[in-house]
Amino acid sequence: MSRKTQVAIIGAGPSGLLLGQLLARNGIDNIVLEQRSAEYVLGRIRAGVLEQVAVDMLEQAGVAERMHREGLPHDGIELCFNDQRHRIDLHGLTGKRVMVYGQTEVTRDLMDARRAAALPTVYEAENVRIEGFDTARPRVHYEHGGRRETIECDFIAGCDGFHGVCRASVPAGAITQHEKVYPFGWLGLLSDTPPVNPELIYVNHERGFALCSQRSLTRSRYYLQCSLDDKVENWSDEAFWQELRRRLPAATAAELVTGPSLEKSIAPLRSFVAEPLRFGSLFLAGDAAHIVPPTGAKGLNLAASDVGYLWQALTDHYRGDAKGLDHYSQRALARIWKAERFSWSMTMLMHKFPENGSFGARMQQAELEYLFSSQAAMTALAENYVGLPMA
Ligand code: RFL
Ligand code: PHB
Repeated sequence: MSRKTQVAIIGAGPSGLLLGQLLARNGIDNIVLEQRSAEYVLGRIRAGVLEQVAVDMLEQAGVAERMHREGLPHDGIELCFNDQRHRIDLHGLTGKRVMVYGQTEVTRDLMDARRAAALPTVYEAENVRIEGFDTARPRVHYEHGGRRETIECDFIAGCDGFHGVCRASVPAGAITQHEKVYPFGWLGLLSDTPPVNPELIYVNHERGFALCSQRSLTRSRYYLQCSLDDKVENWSDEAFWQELRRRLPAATAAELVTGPSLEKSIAPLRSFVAEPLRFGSLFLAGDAAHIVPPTGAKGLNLAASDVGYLWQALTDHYRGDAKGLDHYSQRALARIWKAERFSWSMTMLMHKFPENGSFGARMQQAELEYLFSSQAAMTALAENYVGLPMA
């Protein structure tokens, strides 16, 4: 069977769902195709921190009500080094704050809004293929419930994450990919325990990085730097809590409330950018286009700003101005590279890199000591953490 739409969106992660919602608000038809089930998508525990730019986009999409009710605005973060905690006063230094509200909740709100507006979404779409994006007739083929289906469209939005089909469909000669893989991963644990501190704590420790994050006043998310060949099965809950306590200052460790894990997973750390982001009528957005290591809390936020630029460009196009589409790639990449730089620098500053030797460790120490002593350096960190403006 063949159906028609204006924009075929591949992927029902936050990028695809947010784009679909925003386009629909401007009267632009779209279909979202997702290879997994909605439950599977909601089961992935990922980001937790939203910049004001992402909050604004969720407001524009009409899905911010629960976030404003249940989300936790944070005015600062802490960095811990040599067992000493140092607060970065995000709000005092920049006038801005961040919102702690889980990606799972953002996705759930977007799914609910999409369902309420009866916008077409196909979950468990198999063998999704895109075709003809360099011609006047782009098409998306897939299988669903044993039937072959085709969507004819004006544009394809590749919102299908790092391992998706869209970027992989671009001829190798037309795309440049920049990548840095870090020699460790993050082991994450989610638990229904009160957070150890009202604000997030990023820890640089001799035994490796740790992060104390949260989802609510009763749900915590903690991370430990781990080796790339580590397995979740090697980490009992008790082993995780014990290792976390060792990486925190004694007074903080004493306040840590532990409990059974709801989820544990290991994520590798990677920096990645594809250029350009437009190939005829195919546009890449979110993790399909770039990956940041999670240290700067930028992945979901960059996905939101990409979608913001793409939404504006597509809206301009349907209102008779094609220039926006020509500028999408350049506008989005300018912001992406700055977030890549910040995520890379936070990662280099806060993790243990034995291969960099004692010189590398001393450089980290000097940089952290400078940071804590300099209002200018703290302001630069805060300005990036709360998110750069969308130019
Ligand atoms: P997603 O969320 O990967 O969604 C892509 C969707 O596309 C589907 N898909 C396909 N659908 C159809 N056909 C195909 N061939 C398909 N191939 C794939 C997938 O099933 C999926 O549903 O990408 P999107 O929407 O671009 O969103 C990006 C964010 O998910 C990601 O950047 C963040 O989670 C990154 N991230 C963080 N970002 C932040 O802004 N703040 C944070 O605090 C933060 N913490 C994190 C993070 C990511 C983490 N991990 C595990 C990667 C913490 C972690 C641990
Ligand atoms: C999270 O809560 O999952 C989280 C928070 C901050 C980060 C990364 C992850 O930098």
